[in-house]
Amino acid sequence: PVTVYLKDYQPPAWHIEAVELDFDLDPDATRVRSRLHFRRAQETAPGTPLHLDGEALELLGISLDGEPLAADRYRLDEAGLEVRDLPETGLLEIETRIQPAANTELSGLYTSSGNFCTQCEAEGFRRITFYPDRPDVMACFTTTLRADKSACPVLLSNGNPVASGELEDGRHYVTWQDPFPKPCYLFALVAGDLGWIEDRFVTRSGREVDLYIYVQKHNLDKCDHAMASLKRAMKWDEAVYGREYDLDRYMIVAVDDFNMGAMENKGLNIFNSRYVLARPDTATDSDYQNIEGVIGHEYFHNWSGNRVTCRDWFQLSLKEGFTVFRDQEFSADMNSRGVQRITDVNILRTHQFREDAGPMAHPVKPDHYVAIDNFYTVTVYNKGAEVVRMLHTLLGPEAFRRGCDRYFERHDGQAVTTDDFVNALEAANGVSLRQFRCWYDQAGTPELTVERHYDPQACTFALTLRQQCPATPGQSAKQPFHIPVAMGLRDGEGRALPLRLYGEAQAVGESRVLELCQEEETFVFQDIAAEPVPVLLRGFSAPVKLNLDYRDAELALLSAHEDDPFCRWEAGQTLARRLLLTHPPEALTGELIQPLVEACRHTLDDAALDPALRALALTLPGEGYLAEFVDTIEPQQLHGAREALRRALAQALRPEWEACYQALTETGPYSPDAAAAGRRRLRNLCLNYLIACEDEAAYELALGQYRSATNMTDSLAALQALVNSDCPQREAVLEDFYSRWQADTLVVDKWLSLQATAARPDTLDRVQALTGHPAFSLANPNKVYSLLRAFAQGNPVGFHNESGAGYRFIGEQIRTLDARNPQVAARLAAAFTDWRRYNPARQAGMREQLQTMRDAPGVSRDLYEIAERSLG
Ligand code: DPP
Ligand code: ZN
Repeated sequence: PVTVYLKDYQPPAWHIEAVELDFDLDPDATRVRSRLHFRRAQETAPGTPLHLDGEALELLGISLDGEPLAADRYRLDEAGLEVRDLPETGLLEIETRIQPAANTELSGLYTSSGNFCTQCEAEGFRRITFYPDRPDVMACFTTTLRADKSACPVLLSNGNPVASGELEDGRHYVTWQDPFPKPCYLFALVAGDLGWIEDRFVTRSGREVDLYIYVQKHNLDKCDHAMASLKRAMKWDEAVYGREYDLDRYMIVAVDDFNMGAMENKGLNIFNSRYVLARPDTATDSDYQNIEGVIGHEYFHNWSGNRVTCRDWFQLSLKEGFTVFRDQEFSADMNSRGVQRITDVNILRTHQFREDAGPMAHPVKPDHYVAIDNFYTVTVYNKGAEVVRMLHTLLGPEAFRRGCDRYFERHDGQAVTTDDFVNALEAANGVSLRQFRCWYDQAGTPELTVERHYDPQACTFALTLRQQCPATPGQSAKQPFHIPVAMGLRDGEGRALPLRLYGEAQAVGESRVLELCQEEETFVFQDIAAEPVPVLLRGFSAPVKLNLDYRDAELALLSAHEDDPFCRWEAGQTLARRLLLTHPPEALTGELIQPLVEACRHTLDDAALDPALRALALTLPGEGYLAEFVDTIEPQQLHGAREALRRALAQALRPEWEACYQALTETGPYSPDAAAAGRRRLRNLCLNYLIACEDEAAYELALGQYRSATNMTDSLAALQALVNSDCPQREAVLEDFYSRWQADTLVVDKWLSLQATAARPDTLDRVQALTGHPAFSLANPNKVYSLLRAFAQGNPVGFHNESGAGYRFIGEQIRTLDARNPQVAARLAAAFTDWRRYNPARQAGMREQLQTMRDAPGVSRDLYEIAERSLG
């Protein structure tokens, strides 16, 4: 497989000014005619051939300016078509044939539940027709779809419909025109028998936009939340970024078979149905949240991604990092900012820090890849969002907005780089972000070590901050980063202290952002009457690991008094983490855990604190996060310790969990709003502790909740509690759930995940058996994610079973899957990437699977790259 390097980037030699596509849709043989209006770029020497990417296409014909092209004027190979001796401008007409129903990769044009749909990002368009499949070639698209009218009454593409009519043999056609030039990765078409709901949004300047959500007809009663979310997103982008929508219609289509979460095709988003469909009895609170977030994300791409797009795929974070930041802030504004931040930090620290410390570590702007699909990563997305967040923190909201305005204004209609983004922020504000750019180019998670010194005579408090970033593949030495450290100081009673730095005439507030630019810097605060407790990284102001030798009593003080929700939560998590990592499971009782028990009691009773924040504070650190703090990961040990502490807390506070549970019992109708969801979250956490007592009363409580639940959140929480317990009815309840929901594919996904993540000795056998169950299919990415990925990445004890059977099972599934859908196979293979973190026996078992994958005959580029880099 060929490696592509950023340093080899060349601007396109040829431009495509306009393209007309004509599809004769048929599941087994679709004919695609394309008319490419090309023009040689000014800098291109005459005689330079035009390269058109193409993959798995059958070429039926090619002509230039109306004349068939002689065979010696073009050359066809595995990568596409090269056309020679072209005039400076002209019209190339190409006809190809493709087989949508046989497309198991779900990249290009394929069918899902009998309907046609497309996925072109990153390189799927070349599986539809020959074309310069690169984001810096932007053209106006006109698309005509022809199909059987009864099978495909709905025919959609980007932009606006401009013509339609009847054809012979019961067929019909619609022509769509997209007035905005775009790269081909944003092309989309949908054809099928779909139902829809519609609504309308009036933009700030008074333009009327028709909104549509298309789904399979049996799902029409599950679209309202997505539509409401879309309208909120449109309004938010106007209010916060001044960005309006630009076409007369905005369409969303939900399909069941989709590799990613969703896709921002211009005017015609295509979504994995799990991010559209919700009804109180089928979707959980977190489904509702995720739908709002992803609907927002794809909508925000209309500006950050579509109007201004990426020059090349190394710049992916230009649109993804920025757009994730935008969707996180949208969700924070719509719900609880503190809960949102803690949730986002948790994802980052559990998954991205891990990626950054392993063999797949890469900068936010990677510099090489084999398969670009492998770089839709937590680093490009979530760390990329943190990088934009730091720019927001350093500049402040007004200056950040000015910079974004400048960026959109300068680059509207262009394909640009992350550097162009930073340049615009600099230019709009007259600042230099030279050193800040390291965040885009250097991989690895910096460690921030803090030393403190209090001088009682001088009444000064000195904080010395030192940064260090570990080596990552291909990058041994790193330049210091520009790190914003939002901070404050508290006195022994937990009160915030005014902050006057050495040399300042007076204090500047009680919270401020220190900028660490050197390897080491000392900040001295004055007028400090007694030794204070420092609070660092408020709001998690930088994606770094913090080393600060807090005393337990200081953490307890912060967990009770700190205002910043993240730092308050973090203090409690650190206390719990220390217990979990420094004592054997059997010691986690009595005196030792008494301070934690008291802290939990206090949190549980703190009626002033948002229930969702209480639930977060009362949740013990996850096994995946704890693993970041040990040299050799022993999954059973981490799990055992966490379970032991959970049981101890459960027993120590049994009456309190029960009282809180009862107090939060609600009757009224379901609403997914943040307050109601927060109450359910806390109540279900109480249930989770109660069931850890493994007594009859707790089982009865869970069974009662399962039977009487009126929404999926409560129903699933009860089921999950039971499945992870020794309750004798657990199997019966699982069966009941399946028989009730077997017709709803998204609910069945939850049923699969619950079983795959259950901490039971027989989980592997069960997962293996479920691969043969009618509910499972390797053809559907959601099923693979719900069963196989949930097991491999969400059940460390099961997957890393001493016998190696988990490795062999998942390895085999990956190899089978690779022949059908390489993107999904490669994602599943990420479960093996961290093999060096385990003991020698596990290392050997994981490495063996990676080697077998890499050396398999016919291995895909995607899987090869993950296996090879992991072993590398
Ligand atoms: N569809 C993916 C996303 O929106 C890739 N653009 O993040
Ligand atoms: Zn995106």
